[in-house]
Amino acid sequence: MITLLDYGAGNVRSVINAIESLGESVKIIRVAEDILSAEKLVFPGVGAFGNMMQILHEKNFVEALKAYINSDRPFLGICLGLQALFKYSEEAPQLEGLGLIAGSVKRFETDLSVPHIGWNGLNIKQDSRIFKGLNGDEKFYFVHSYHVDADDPSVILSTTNYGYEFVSSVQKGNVIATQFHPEKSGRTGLLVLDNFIKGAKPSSLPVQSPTGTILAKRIIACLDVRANDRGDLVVTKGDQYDVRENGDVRNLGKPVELARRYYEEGADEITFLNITGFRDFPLEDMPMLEVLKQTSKNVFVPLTIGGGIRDYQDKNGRKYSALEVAAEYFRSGADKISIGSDAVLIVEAYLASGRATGESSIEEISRVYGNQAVVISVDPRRVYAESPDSVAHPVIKTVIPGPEGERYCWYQCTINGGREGRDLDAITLAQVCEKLGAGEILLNCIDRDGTNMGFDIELINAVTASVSIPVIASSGAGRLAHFQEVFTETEAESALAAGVFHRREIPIEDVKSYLNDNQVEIRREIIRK
Ligand code: 1PR
Repeated sequence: MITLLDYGAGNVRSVINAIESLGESVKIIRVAEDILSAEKLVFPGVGAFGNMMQILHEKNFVEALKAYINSDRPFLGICLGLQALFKYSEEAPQLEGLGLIAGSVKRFETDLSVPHIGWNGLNIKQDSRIFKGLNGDEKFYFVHSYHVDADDPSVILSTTNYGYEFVSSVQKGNVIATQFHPEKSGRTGLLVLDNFIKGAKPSSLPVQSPTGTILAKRIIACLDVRANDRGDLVVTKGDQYDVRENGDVRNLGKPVELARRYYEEGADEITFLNITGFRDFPLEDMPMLEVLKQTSKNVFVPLTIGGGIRDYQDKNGRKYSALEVAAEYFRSGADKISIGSDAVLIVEAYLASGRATGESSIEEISRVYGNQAVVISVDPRRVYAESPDSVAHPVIKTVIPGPEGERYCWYQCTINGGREGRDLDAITLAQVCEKLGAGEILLNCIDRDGTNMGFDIELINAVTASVSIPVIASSGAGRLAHFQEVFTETEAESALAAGVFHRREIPIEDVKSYLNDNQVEIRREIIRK
C-alpha cells in the first residue's frame, strides 16, 4: 500500500494510475494522522510552491510530514515534492518549506526557454535503488521553472544540464526525491517508480552515466476531438480547419484508442483539443472528461487538453470560472490545459485597458497550477500587406508572396475554431500571454493545417523570437524532412502533427529515427505490448 499526499492541486491522478498499473494500491491522505501511519509515502507536488505550502499548513500536514521524514521511512517526492524538502524558495520567499535538506530553490537563470519542459537525461552522481535496471542514457520528463540547489553534495543523486547543471534528484537515507516526473516518463519512469515501491535492493548504478545531458525535441500527437452528427465522439481532422467531407465530420478514430496507439509508438506527449469547446460547456461534455480519465490509466506521457476553458454560465444561471473548468480537467488526468479563444479576448482587454486584472483564466490557472500547466493555443491566419506601414500590426517580410505579389504579412488571431478573425496579431498575443503567466505556446497555423506543405517557418521564427517560453510548432507536417526543417530552422522545442499520424502516413518511430540520423536530439523508447 502506497500512501499518497494529494493536497488538492494538479494532476495526482496520473501518479495514482502509474502506481496502480504496477499492481500496488493507493491510499490518499485525508488527515495528518494518515501521514504518521504511512509505510511508504509519495508526495507528488504540483503547481506553485507558495500555494502548496499554504495548503500544507492549512491542513496541518507540515509537522506530520517532518515527523514522517525524520523517522526515515520510505518517501518519494516528485517535482514540488522535492522542492518542499528545502526551506527557502525564490518562488515564494515569504513561505518556508519543510527545511529537511539544506539548500534552497532557485529560478532558472538561463537564456534558454523557461520553464524547462520536456525530456532530459540524468548525470548519475551515486548509486541508488531507484536506478536499478537503467542503462543510464534514458530521458525523463521535466516541467519546472525552479530547481533545487543542495548545500551538501552527498545528497545529490543526479544532475541534469539545462543552460547549466542543476540537481535533478536527491537521496538522504530513505528519502528520495526527483525533479522529473517518473509517472510521466513512459516505461522508464514506471521502472523508477517500481524500484521505489518494491524497495529494490541493492543500490545500483546504471551501466553508463553520461556527462552532460541534452533536452530532447518533443514529438506531439494531436487529437482534434468533437461529436459527429450522430453524437459519437470522434477524432477528426480539418483541412485549414474545415473538418467536414461530403457534409460529414471526418472520422479518423476513437480518442482513447488513438492516444494509446501514439503512446506505444513513442509520442512524447499527447494533446486533445475539444474543437467545439467554444460552444459546448466542457463540464456538461462529460465524454471529454471520460476520455482523459480512460487515457490517463495507461498512457504515461504528458497529456494536454484544450477547448472551452473560460468562465461560463449554465442554463440555470450558475457561474463557473475557467479555473473550475481547468480543475476538472486536471482531476481527470490532464497535466496541462490549453486556452484558445479566451486568450485572445483576454489580451484584447489587456491592451484596451493597459493593465492585467489578475482575474483572467491565464492568471488564475497559472497561479494555482503553475505557469507550466498553462498552454496558449494560437490559431493564426496570414494576412498579406503591401508594405510594413500599411497595417497597424507587426509584419514580417515573407518569401511566400501573397496573391497580389505582396511581400509582407502579419498573422491574424482568430477565435472559435478559426471562424472569427480579430484585430490582434499572433506575436502580441504570445507576448502578452507570457506576461500574464502562460508557460508554453501551441502555435497552429490555419493556412498550413492539414495541407502537408510543411510548418510555417516564418511564423514560428517570428513568435519564438518574441517570447522566452517554449513554442510548439504545429500545422502542415507532411514529410519526414518537415520535422527536421522545423528543428533546424527554428527554435521550436516541439513539433505537433495530426493528419500524418492519424492516416498512418508517417509512423512516430520513423520521425524519431529520421531526426536521430540527422543529429536532432530525441527520446527513443518504443513500448512493446
Ligand atoms: O478556443 O479555447 O475553445 O479551444 C479550441 C481549440 O480547438 C483550440 O486549441 C483550437 O486550436 C482548436 N480547434 C478549433 N477548431 C479547430 C479545427 O480544426 N476546426 N483545431 C481546431 C485546431 C489545429 C491542430 C492540428 C494541427 C496539425 N487544429 O490541432 O492538429 O494543425 O494538423 P496537421 O498535422 O494535420 O497539419 P478554445
